[in-house]
Amino acid sequence: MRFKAQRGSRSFLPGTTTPTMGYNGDFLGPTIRVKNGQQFHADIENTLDEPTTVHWHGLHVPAKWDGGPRQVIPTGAHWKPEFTIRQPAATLWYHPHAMGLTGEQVYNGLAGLFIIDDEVSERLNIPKQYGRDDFPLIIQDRRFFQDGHFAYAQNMMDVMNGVIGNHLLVNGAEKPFLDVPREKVRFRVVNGSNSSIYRISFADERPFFQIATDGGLMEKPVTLTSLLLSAGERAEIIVDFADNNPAAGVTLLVKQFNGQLFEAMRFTSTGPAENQTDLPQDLAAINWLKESDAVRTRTFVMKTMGMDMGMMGGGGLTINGKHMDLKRIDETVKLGTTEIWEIRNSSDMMMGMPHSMHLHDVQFQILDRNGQTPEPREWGHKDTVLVMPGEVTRIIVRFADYTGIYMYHCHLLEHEDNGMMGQFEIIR
Ligand SMILES: [Cu+2]
Repeated sequence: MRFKAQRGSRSFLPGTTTPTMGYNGDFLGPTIRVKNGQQFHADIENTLDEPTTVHWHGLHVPAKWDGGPRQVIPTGAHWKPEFTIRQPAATLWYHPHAMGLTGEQVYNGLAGLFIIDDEVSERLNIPKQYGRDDFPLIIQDRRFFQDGHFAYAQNMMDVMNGVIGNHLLVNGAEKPFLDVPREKVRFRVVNGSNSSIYRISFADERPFFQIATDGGLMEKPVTLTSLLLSAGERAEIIVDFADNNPAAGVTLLVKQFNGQLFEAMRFTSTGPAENQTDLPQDLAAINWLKESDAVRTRTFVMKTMGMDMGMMGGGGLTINGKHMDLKRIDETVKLGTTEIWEIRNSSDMMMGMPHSMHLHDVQFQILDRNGQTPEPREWGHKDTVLVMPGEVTRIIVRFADYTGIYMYHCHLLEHEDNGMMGQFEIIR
């Protein structure tokens, strides 16, 4: 596939034009779809006037093709990653990850979906006709200046709190509507926002089923009435529209952590009634990692220090007291081993900031939060996990197949860009 990271423009607000960035277009990028075991090639050209990278979020790939801050694509250059897909069916995504530029470039529109299929996802009797009963919902909030330009990070408060928007976009549009068949429909929900954490639900409080976490299908569907996703997290859900009222439709609600509620989009069903099928009760097998398999535990303390912020310019965002340094390897991990990573959010209650920890290359499993088993909605493969103020979240992870240097970081992009990131190296 050929990709071009390019500048463009789009009209989001009536009467204004917003300068944007996109892959092969003005905003967002094409959906990549591959099958497990397949070889993937891309040719990515950077036509921006600044460096960029393309990170495959959630993909298990050789370090040199990870697309993190170590794989810079200078202006005018091409980058040609090639790797084999070695993981189960999942909804993943891709976005830039250049040092200090991630937040701005994602905000401008650089992001796209990366879908993996496998025998299990193809065999299961679940909605899978993309664009008919299987849709992506890339949820992103934005702020605008009056002239229509994006109002990206303006001050230290924006860095500390993350840039939180007062407009809500789904797949790049504000309050879109979608006509869905009168049956079960699958949504691949991506929180593609820079720093917002969302609770997602339907205005009529209808229950729905979660079938996949970040890294793929769950063992069994989980019934929910709302879905919590921090920045970078994904979930696949099945919603039954058999009873959808053609005139009124169903409204998707998205609530930010600060309480702001958006009527994000509306689903109408103007077509005829469809045959109803039952959702399978068994989805995919998961190879659960056992605590007893872990060779060690590492601790990661994520800290937001309000006092330092104004004086040092982002100086207060650290993991284990350190700011990101490309020249420093923070953790060295042995290939083929399993470890427990204990992630502590020690931001004080005054400045109580949630963080969203993301590891490159691997899919992990959540062992517990403050000693408690996570809720069923998190029983599955994860690459990003929300850690609330004061919380201790333990994850278990196996480092397999590839050696090299990868990133771990807060996926609140303003935190990441301002130092809340580290590097782990997998060695033989
Ligand atoms: Cu953070």
